[in-house]
Amino acid sequence: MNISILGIPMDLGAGRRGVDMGPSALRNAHLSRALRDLGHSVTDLGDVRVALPESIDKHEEGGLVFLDPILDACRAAAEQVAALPAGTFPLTLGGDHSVSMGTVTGNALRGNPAGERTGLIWVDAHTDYNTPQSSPSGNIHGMPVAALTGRGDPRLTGLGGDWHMRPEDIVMIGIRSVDTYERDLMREAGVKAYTMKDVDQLGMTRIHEETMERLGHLSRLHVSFDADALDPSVCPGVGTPVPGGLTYREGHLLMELLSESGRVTSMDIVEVNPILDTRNQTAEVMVGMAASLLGQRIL
Ligand code: 6HN
Ligand code: MN
Ligand code: MN
Ligand code: MN
Repeated sequence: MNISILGIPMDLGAGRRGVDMGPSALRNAHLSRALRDLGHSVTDLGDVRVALPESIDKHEEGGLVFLDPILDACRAAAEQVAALPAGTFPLTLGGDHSVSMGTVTGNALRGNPAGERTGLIWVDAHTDYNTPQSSPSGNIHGMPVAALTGRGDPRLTGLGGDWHMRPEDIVMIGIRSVDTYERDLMREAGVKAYTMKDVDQLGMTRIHEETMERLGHLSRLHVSFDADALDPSVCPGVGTPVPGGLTYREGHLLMELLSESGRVTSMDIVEVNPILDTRNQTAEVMVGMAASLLGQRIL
């Protein structure tokens, strides 16, 4: 497979600094080499240009922190991803999770004259389904899924023009932190979410099977993997850690099963924060997750 790596070194959407170094940390953890060793042809396109918080005002507009520079970076990421040739697997590196507004939009619109729908598998501790009204923080990384489905500020929901994700084309896995008003929005939209309780009770194999069935009508699937989905003991380098997360094996098993399905067409790795990490452990774990999704086998 031809894999194109694109970094979006942005931390403007998060409350803590440092996830802008995520792409470097992942490259330092030998991401390209790990994928080449699996027989893939890998091109690293470098990074999208992102404004530095030091060089701009921390302006807040209508409950949205750093809206304009986030929109610029998301637009640039969407354009670059959408321009990749058909058959390429885009592997996009955050950055905070607001980058996925751009990457998911770019992947959904890429080489798609017939307007085929794209499914979204959101692996995260959080549902990222806030709007400016529901958000307790104003941080845009808590809003990307709501924006992709057309909920929230029109400048965020308008990234793909008239295009929006359908709530029924989304499955979330690993959820254990949802804000009060965000919960109401999730219920109203009807987005399917497997919480950690579901992971404990059903197990990852069953969750994978149900996910494949639920998204069975879709020919393209995007996986957006937030490092904080994994337990903080596995991935300590994240800005919004929540105890009780996915184990190392649950993460790998999900990636291995998705790989076997042969249906995933693009992936994000986001929210890796080297400042808060221990000797780049989180980036190394996430490189392993990408390798499992892209065909690594134990035997
Ligand atoms: N992430 N729900 C919280 C908020 O501020 O909206 C946390 C969001 C975390 C976002 O980890 O991608
Ligand atoms: Mn997230
Ligand atoms: Mn998260
Ligand atoms: Mn819109």
